[in-house]
Amino acid sequence: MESSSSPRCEQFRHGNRLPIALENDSLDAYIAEKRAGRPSMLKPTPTPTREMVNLDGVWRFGLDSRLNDQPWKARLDTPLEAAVPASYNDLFTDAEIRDHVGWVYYQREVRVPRGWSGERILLRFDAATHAARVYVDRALVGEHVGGYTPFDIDITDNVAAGGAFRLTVAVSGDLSNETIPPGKIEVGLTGKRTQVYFHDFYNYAGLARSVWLYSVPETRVEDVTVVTTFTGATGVVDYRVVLVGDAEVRVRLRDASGAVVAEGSGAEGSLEISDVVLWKPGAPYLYELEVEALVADVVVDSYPVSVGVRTVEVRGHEFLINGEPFYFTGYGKHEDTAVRGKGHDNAYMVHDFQLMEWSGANSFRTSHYPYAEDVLDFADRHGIVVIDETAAVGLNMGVVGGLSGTPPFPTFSEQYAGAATHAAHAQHIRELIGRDKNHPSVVMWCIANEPASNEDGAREYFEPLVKLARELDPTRPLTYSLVMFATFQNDQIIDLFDVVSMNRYYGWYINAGDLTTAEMYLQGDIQGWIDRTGKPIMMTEYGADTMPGLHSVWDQVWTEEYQVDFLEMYHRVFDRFPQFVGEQVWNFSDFATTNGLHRVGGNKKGIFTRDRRPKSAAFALRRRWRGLNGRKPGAEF
Ligand code: ADA
Repeated sequence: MESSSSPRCEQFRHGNRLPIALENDSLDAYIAEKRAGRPSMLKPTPTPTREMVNLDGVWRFGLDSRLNDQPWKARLDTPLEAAVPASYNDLFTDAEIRDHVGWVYYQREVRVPRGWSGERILLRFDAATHAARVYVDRALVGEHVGGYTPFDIDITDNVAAGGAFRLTVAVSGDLSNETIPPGKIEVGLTGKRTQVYFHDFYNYAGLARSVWLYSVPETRVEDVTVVTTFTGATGVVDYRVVLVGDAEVRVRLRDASGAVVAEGSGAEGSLEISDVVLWKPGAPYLYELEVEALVADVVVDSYPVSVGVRTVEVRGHEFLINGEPFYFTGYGKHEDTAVRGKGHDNAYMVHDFQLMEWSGANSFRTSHYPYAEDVLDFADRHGIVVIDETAAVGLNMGVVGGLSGTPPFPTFSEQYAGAATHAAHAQHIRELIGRDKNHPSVVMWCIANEPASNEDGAREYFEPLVKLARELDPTRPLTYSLVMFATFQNDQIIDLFDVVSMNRYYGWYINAGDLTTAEMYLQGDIQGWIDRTGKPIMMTEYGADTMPGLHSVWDQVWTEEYQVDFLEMYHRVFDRFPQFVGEQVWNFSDFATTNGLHRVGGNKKGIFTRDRRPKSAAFALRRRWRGLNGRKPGAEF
């Protein structure tokens, strides 16, 4: 039971305001009695023993400030309806909704299938950004904090098979210095509360991914972890199964044709595959591990796990996939589209992957938060490599100090990124790795974007997080993206990580329009990191804001020609260094930000516009990247 001083309890005191005036209960009792939403590691999937009902659609919707107290206790008294999945911010014309600070309420009726009697009945939220409280009829049944990872809540005791119930979900987009990403809420002269944050993309909130009602047997498969290796033509799949209840475990590994190629029993073991077909970037191959729980030789539960046999390793200055040097080409992306905000959209997902393939990209980073599971499943099936990032962006008061990078106060302090932030960050790492550990496309964890790694306190903050990540997954390399004022002279944590991932904007934020000087700075910077670390070096961000249709015969910033020249200069420098292992342009497409004098309708560093139209640079990248197939540009083929 959490004490009222625990970070999560405290978190509900600050930032995330409680949705209710507690009647005759203390805050501590309220928080302590909640059944927390359990991070959900196994994505619900229909099997002979499991069924699902999708709850996406149009739900009733209202703001806490416009609803009566304890609004979940009845049908929401609101004329509004919101789409699920979608962020709510851009759905309505009312600015008060768009930039609401506090809780919003979603509500709909749900009917439980008659055949689910005797089963456990759960709700599963693929994400609720950034915090959620879930009510079945009048009862609070659970909550979750963290806007980009799934959670489920067992509601078996609250509902009946064949019966209906009212589902109300309170969602808060609030950020405080005890959330990841961090932020703060300012109260203006008029008393208006405004959300302030230190990252450069709009703080979309709501039910941006799907909601499910699903059934599982009392005795069941609860989690599965697979680790793959190979020697010569023999693949090895090490597996570990966690059960709820007492049962035997049987596993069968099937190839893409459905033929059983290996089988075993026991909660953990090792399966060998002769003539293994490896999962490779650009050449994916997936097996399926069928995990069954048996009681008295009767299958009481089964769950399939997709398995790609591949290895990932950092050796010296090389990044190896299946023992072969791999060169990343691709993008930093966002989950961002018009109207839907961060709402998952399969049409954009399919088209984005098409455009990545068209441009010769073999990878992307999930900047700056975990993306929808469907995106990683798609990357597995299509052989695209993923750098999987937490939502830890903005851990840097230096950015408040402008280009000088001088923080007004220390980033790593109780004033900003303190113990509660650290606890939230650790939980984000647990849930990210717990959710994505079995994806062959995920080759590296990025545990923060542009933290103040140059500041005192950075090492004390990150050392325990690196230790946690390595305990949770010893198989994948770790990185973080380096902000431009974290240099090879002042960075304090790079030795804890495996790959140097640089975010650099020479020729944009500094030396704007002067690519000659910018080239000199870039060259010296990369050389410095090579001399200091001997590790693989890659660029996880480099780019220039560009207005499509703006042209010039001179090096004019914001023109399409400048974006092309900017990228070509960076590529010229990258190709001089054998230790350079990848280039991910910022950004794949234009995206929404907060209002800013340096933002013209959002961030325009996209290679594609927000509606995915190519700028000139898209064709330049295609000329450079197509046909590389993971090899370094200019390498001897
Ligand atoms: C930073 C940040 C990106 C984006 C970029 C920019 O590198 O990591 O999210 O804001 O700057 O476009 O300025």
